[in-house]
Amino acid sequence: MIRIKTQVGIIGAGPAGMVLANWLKNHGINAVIIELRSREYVEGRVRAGLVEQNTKDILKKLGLDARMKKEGIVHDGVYLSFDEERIHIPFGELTNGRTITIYGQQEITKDLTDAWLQDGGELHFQTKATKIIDFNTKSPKIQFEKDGEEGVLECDFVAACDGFHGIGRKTLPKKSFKSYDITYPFSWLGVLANVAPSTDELIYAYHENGFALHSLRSETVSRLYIQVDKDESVENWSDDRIWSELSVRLGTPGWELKQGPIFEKGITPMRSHMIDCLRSGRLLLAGDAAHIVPPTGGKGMNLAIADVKHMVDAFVAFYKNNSEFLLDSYTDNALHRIWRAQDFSNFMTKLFHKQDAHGSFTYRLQKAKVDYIKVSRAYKTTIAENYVGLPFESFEI
Ligand code: FAS
Ligand code: PHB
Repeated sequence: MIRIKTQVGIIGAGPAGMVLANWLKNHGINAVIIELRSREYVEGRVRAGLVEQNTKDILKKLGLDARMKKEGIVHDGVYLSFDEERIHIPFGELTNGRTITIYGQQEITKDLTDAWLQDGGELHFQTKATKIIDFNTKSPKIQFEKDGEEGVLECDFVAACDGFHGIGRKTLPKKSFKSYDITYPFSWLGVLANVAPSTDELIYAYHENGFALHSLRSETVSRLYIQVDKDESVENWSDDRIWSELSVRLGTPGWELKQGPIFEKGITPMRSHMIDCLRSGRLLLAGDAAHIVPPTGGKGMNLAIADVKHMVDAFVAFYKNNSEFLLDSYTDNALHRIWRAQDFSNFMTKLFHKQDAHGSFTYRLQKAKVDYIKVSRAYKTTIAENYVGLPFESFEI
């Protein structure tokens, strides 16, 4: 039996777990991370690409933004396209200088893991947390398996940063939370292609064929998404069909989509999910363990890191001031931003995805919103401030 002891036991080496570990280290609070997968697997997962202003500020505060500053691409706006007509939403002008940066989630995870390990941090890859016990005592434990051997991680707190399929949410007492779910009747087919982006900023497009998003990863790699049927199979989408649909859906007069070799294809289901309690005793949840948002708002990873900010505040108050106040208010503090992100992600999803026949009442309501965005600085500002992320200080209700 492997025995490990620390202050905060973290399950999961994704964005939530790695930001938490590095942030606690900055405050002299010890942590150990247990990660189911190999490092290669975790860093090979192609997921988010949009980094909000708050996340940039946190990585800067932790001194972990060097490569993102060098390789990330700062965007001061976004294009909203509807029936092949584009509107530009300028971020800085409407949000007093806040912007987003395009930098792959796997790059952030790499930077955080490098920093953690180079500083001698303890991180057990290919180690499966099997059970969380005694979380309603002052000595919770994480039982785990590594290379066929059983182990136990004894700690003061368990931080379940173990994503939608982890054990954290499943460990919470069933009666301690309410669950909320929307399953959208469509998915995203995402591709990575070795071709220079055909746009300087992201394009979210409604088209009668369906939604499309033009994002990017660098000056030579484009990241693009297409709305497909909920249970669509990637085998039904040849490269030619993907490029043809992207050209049509993202199109606007005088614009052409550059094409190139696609080297990654994947389908992501679209859903909104959350629970309204992120703590039970000495067990706290952060990130996808507690919520899933449709990626249309670019919020998933950023929201995970926002939860971690509230969790770090709570642990620092406990260890430095012997106060449990922020532990007791952790759920409420995190939920304000989670509901805001759920609402914005649902708004962007319903505005840009085809949900009914072109020309239907649903379509006319979508068009009415876009026609109003075109003429309203207030509406453009609402979209801009949600997209770049509301500042923590201005949003603690
Ligand atoms: P993660 O899921 O990233 O990390 C959880 C970690 O816990 C994993 O490494 C897992 O292996 C580990 N784990 C699970 N169970 C365990 C156990 N029992 N023991 C030990 N470890 C365990 N968000 C966006 O903003 N934009 C996007 O475009 C976008 N695209 C996405 C595409 C896909 C296919 C998916 C699945 C998600 C996407 N997301 C996107 C959302 C995604 O970025 C998440 O919000 C983000 O990874 C959340 O980070 P974590 O909460 O750290 O969870
Ligand atoms: C991405 O670049 O992967 C991305 C960007 C914005 C989104 C979703 C995904 O809303």
